[in-house]
Amino acid sequence: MNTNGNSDAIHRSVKTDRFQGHDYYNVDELLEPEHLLVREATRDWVKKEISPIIEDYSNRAAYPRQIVKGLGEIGAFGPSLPAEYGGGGMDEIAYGIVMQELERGDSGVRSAASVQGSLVMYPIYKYGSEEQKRKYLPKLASGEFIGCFGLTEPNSGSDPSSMSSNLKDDGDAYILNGAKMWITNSPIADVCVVWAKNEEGRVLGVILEKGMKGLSAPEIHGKWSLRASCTGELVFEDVRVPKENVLPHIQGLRGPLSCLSKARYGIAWGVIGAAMDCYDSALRYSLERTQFGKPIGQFQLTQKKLAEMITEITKAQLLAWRLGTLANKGKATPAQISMAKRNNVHMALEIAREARQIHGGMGITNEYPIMRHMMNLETVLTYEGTHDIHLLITGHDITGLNAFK
Ligand code: TGC
Ligand code: FAD
Repeated sequence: MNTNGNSDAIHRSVKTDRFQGHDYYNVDELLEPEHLLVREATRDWVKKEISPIIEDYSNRAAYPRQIVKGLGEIGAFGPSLPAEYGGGGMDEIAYGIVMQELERGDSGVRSAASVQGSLVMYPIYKYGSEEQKRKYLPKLASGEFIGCFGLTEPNSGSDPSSMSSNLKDDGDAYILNGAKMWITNSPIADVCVVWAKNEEGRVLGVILEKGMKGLSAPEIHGKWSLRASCTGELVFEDVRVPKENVLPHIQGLRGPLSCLSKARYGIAWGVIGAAMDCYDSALRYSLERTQFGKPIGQFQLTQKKLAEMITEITKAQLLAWRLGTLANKGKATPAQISMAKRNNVHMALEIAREARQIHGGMGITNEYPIMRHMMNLETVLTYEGTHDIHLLITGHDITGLNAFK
């Protein structure tokens, strides 16, 4: 593919990460000292472990599996789950900040942490038996096990209630049939939290383990987005699931949707990191790049772009912080979380697009992180509930009228 030396150099270049955080409204003053410590530790880890490799992995559409242990070591899996089960024992704001710093590195890295912590550990913690918690949570927290979350199906995306994966009673086990689609980490997962309907049509959560007969997880190839994240299917052909693998404390769609609330909260914070990285790069480039005898940052049109970017980042930071304070009191509603997810992802995607323009032609190369963030954010706009689904959740909340029924 690469026929000239220059583009080879771009592909192979190891990046020096010059990122600096941005805090135009002194939001740091709203944070506790431990939040700042956690941010610095995660930022340092991202600079050391992610920035030097991410363009290369993304370019090759390869998953940097070696980072999983490191993510476990820095406490990125379940930062707000109790330490007793291997979680970080921190508050919801600390969890958000960890996601922000990881997504500053790459949305796929944040995805790995979101899935493991909020979509696999959280349901086991919240709805699992004591035995299930002891068996799975510490190994998931440390990164010894990789987990995945199966809700979406080929014919059931925004409307998970239409799922057709099903569980038939067979004495001391259920027989599971069906398929899941677009499942982050399924091809490499040791543990899968899967949602399927029983014979009464109630949604149950079951824990599957790699190697179960009839379970396969082919990888999905050809993604232009989240290229450094592994995505696959889950196929169930008469998988025998012992009843002890059912999450005993939940039935109904509220189970998976409550996990989504936890993960969407993390995304509302996470994407601020991607936006900041784009802004940071664009600001620096605008001061270094000269055209017409002056830095392009001196042109009013460039200043408009940069000023609007930092304004939107600041608004998103305040929204996330307020959501975090509500979440710490157990008062963040699913609809409030939807609003923050929707607003902040859209904000980050718009900033990536503006930042790309400021970088001119260089903006399309992997010399800069912009196109990678932009392409990643197209997925983030869609997964965990699409942009429009979140708008309809807000619409329902404010009018009392449900567009989905
Ligand atoms: P609906 O009747 O509204 O609700 C069913 C039950 O669930 C409750 N509920 C929630 N509970 C907690 N958190 C939420 N966010 C909740 N939303 C609803 C609700 O109160 C009710 O409880 P109960 O006890 O009365 O039964 O359900 P519906 O069928 O009308 O659907 C509504 C809709 C469309 C909003 C919902 O299904 C939805 O959010 N659709 C989007 C689907 C989605 O987000 N899929 C994500 C798949 S996972 C993923 O993308 C992972 S990406 C991983 C990565 O980061 O890499
Ligand atoms: P559809 O639901 O078919 O939507 C298509 C379009 O129709 C969208 O624009 C949508 O907004 C619109 N639409 C649908 N219904 C309405 C309506 N009522 N009103 C107005 N517009 C509507 N899922 C998992 O379970 N686990 C995972 O780990 C996971 N990881 C993912 C990783 C990646 C890289 C991707 C791309 C997806 C992942 N997903 C995962 C799936 C993701 O959650 C779904 O893609 C998402 O929920 C949308 O479903 P869909 O793709 O089937 O789109």
